[in-house]
Amino acid sequence: MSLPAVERTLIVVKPDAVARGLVGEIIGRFERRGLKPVEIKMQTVSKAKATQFYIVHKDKPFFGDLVSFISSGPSVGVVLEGRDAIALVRRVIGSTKSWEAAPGTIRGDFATGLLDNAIHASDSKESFDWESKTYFS
Ligand SMILES: Nc1nc2c(ncn2[C@@H]2O[C@H](COP(=O)(O)OP(=O)(O)O)[C@@H](O)[C@H]2O)c(=O)[nH]1
Ligand SMILES: [Mg+2]
Repeated sequence: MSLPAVERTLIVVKPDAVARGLVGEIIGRFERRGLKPVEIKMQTVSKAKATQFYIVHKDKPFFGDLVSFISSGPSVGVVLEGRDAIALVRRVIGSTKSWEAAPGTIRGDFATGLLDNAIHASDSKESFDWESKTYFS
């Protein structure tokens, strides 16, 4: 069988995980899994940038909370490169809801709530293109 293509994806270590000192632990998990960081940026995103970043969720009832949370403190965005990176990273991060995330996944080990679930990751090539352009602008 042929190997899956090399792709790029974006992860963002959310403010809850940065505040708890988990940046190295979380990025390290991807490195140990063979994914290579190719760009990295730490920032407190503005509400305007957060609104653009999460635009896909604009009609959700929790949109305002999402924008407030991601802009509440420093976060760290990392572009990761590797084979099948988009799907692989989603498996490594685990389920959205902290209480459903399997132990051994990043959220299963570190998420404490629904907004404070430690990490964001792009879920498609299209979302990677939009989210990386926005986060690194
Ligand atoms: N307050 C609230 N936040 C939510 C809800 N669903 C998702 N979120 C948050 O919104 C983020 C984006 O949602 P989604 O794209 O569906 O999940 P993800 O791709 O796994 O991060 C999640 O990581 C959660 O922090 C909800 O029903 N209520
Ligand atoms: Mg998502």
